[in-house]
Amino acid sequence: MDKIMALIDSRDPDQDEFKQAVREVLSSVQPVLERNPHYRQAAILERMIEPERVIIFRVPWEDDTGQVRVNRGFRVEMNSALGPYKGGLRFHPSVNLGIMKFLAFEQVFKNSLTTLAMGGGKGGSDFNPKGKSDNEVMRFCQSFMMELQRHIGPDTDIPAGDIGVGAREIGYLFGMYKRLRNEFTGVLTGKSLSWGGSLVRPEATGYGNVYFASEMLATRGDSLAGKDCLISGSGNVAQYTAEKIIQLGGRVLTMSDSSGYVFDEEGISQEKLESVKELKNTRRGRIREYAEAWPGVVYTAVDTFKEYNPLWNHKAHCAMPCATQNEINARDAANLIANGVFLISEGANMPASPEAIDLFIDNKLLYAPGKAANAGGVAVSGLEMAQNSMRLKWPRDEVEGRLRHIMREIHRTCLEAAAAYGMAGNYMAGANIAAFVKTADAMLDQGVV
Ligand code: NDP
Ligand code: 2IT
Repeated sequence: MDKIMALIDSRDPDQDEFKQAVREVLSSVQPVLERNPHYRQAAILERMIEPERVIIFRVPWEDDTGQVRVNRGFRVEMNSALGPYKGGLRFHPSVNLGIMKFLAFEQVFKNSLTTLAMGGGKGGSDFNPKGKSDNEVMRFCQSFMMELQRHIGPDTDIPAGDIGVGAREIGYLFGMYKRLRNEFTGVLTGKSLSWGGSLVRPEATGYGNVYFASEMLATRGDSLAGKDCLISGSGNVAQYTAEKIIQLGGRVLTMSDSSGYVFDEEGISQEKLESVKELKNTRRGRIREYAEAWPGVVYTAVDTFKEYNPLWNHKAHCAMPCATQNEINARDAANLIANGVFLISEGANMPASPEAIDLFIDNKLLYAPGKAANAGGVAVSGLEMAQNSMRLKWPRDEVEGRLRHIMREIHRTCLEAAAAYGMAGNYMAGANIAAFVKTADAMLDQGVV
């Protein structure tokens, strides 16, 4: 482990998030490496931490005043042992190569857990869609795709959405790909329903997250009914995490954005959630407006990078972080535990710091890492690819049934792998071990490539 971390430090010393993601996996797979020395001989770890290909490109575009602007575009094609590269695109000002590599690395393991044939990749740009007009977003997406189209394809690399990339962006990206390549294929997922999208893809990450949480509760003979839940974020993953919790009889107390959070003691009902969807997806407003619209709701402004986040300091049973990486630090984790939270299910990628995770595991919480709990999104992306290849569309029940089944399988796989290595109940270790072994064995089968 020290050797691998030193290798990364010598080559990419400033990629903190990537190092964090790698360190977490390495800490879990140590016993696997001890039992399987042939992985070392084949330099499996050294190969896993080195992307198969990294593409970095200039994205020039013109804003509404006629001013030309320049952003940086990325696609990290991390590992194709299990299938074509698959993973989302993130448009956010914080995007850099280290963030892209952490997300691509996580994606390899997550995709391996889905039971479907997908390798891992991730891409995006430091472009900030906030405050941009639809036309500016369109011109940016078209310029981005002008370059990206050379590197992707329905059997090569299939991007999708992530932070800042939703149905609108996927539409503009798909339109430009189609025009440039003169082909109508499943090169992107998260497409709209009438032109190749799958039912349940918008809901999939959030619903899957809650299915995973329900599976964890079921191991203790419990369910989400009557549980108080803290959710961060108010985007795609947060909205459908909230929706499924409400359907299952739980109570959602909080939602947030990068400016602050709302606390609704009464609980966010389906009607109120519809207003959040309208606010965030159509009007692209701020969550503060939710507190102005509904009586009895308290809004608190939050500086994300302060010492702790008050959102995680309320009495509750469950917490579902659905915003971004490292949004729960050690102090937040201690607050959660002190407030009676005993289940954490990660809708976001790597939302908890290593110290926070240690606290969850040491205190025997039901803790589901993102690569297991939020795998439902990419899993239904895989089902969208399957439907596109068949030129067929499955009904809602078919897709939702498959999603449920996949989440149950991931849960079972995590528990079995953890138990096999003497770490019963440790979902993080189980997810990392099961995903690592499957990917590593495929790499061995395919030789030194
Ligand atoms: P959205 O863009 O739809 O929503 C993101 C939400 O998180 C917004 O409320 C946003 O607030 C908030 N947020 C983003 N960055 C920050 C930040 N730096 N600090 C505080 N809040 C922030 O993205 P998604 O819902 O799609 O993604 C949320 C998380 O889920 C990400 O970690 C993503 O990688 C992960 N994920 C997404 C999947 C998907 O299918 N979409 C699948 C699996 C994981 P604001 O509006 O103010 O920016
Ligand atoms: O992090 C993720 O799994 C996603 N953003 C979804 C990726 C996908 O290809 O659907």
